[in-house]
Amino acid sequence: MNSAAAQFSANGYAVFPDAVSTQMLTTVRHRIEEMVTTFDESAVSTEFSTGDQSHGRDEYFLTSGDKTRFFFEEGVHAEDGSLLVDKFASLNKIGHAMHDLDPVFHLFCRSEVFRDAAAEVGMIHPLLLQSMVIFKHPRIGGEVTPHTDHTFLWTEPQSVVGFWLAIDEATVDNGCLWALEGGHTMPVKSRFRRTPDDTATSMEVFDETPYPEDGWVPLEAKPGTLIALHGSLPHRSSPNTSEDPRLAFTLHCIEAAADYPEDNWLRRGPELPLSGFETTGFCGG
Ligand SMILES: O=C(O)CCC(=O)C(=O)O
Repeated sequence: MNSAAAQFSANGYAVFPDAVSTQMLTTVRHRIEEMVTTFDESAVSTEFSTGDQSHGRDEYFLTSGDKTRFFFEEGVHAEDGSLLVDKFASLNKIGHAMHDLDPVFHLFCRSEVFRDAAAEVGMIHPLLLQSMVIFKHPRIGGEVTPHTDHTFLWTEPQSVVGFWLAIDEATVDNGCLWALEGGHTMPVKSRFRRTPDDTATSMEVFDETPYPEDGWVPLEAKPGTLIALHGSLPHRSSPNTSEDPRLAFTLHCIEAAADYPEDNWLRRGPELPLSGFETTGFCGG
């Protein structure tokens, strides 16, 4: 077993330092800046926070699985819907299909960086399901509460792996990831799914006991570090109370052989089927 596989199996995560070159990080960072520059913020007023699941009822969120959409931090809008802070500082994330729709992310997500990491942690035939740019701006970026990715991207059997990339350095001060080491061996506590009428979402709770307070480890990461997270691994991040930015990118993959139930919140239209790392040619999105 390679060391990443051993780490992943024992701890529920594997760290790949220097996985992405400085040049590649610069390309990705520039593309993100371009996307934000051309985004018309007045057209969208949805706020997004994983601390408040009411966003799940929002049509904008529920139909974003096969689109590139922009989500704001909480509290950045005035009552009339105008932004209280600069557009560049107001965003929480971009999601959820840049890996298929954007030429730069299409290529980046199919590079050997993600393909090799997926193979190293034992994925057999990964499909690229969800991509997100996560901003966590200085003084504004909010908390991500403890959760597992299996809760939000359910397959039977569980197969999701999250690949989290530090674009800026992530530290305890600016809100790095924290993982409950070895917690991937515990049964997941909840499942987030669409309601039968498809207009909203609900959190089905299997186990109300809180996660243990001990055993959480900070996953501080230099720019270019990639961290693979097992789908059943509880993880979280704190608000960014520092002056330092903490830009990150995530790609979530599932196994082609696993069942992906229809009531997952993330849904794709027939014109954008899921594909794997082998689909290298960008066809327009
Ligand atoms: O970047 C973060 O702060 C949290 C990311 C996360 O929890 C996820 O991608 O599942």
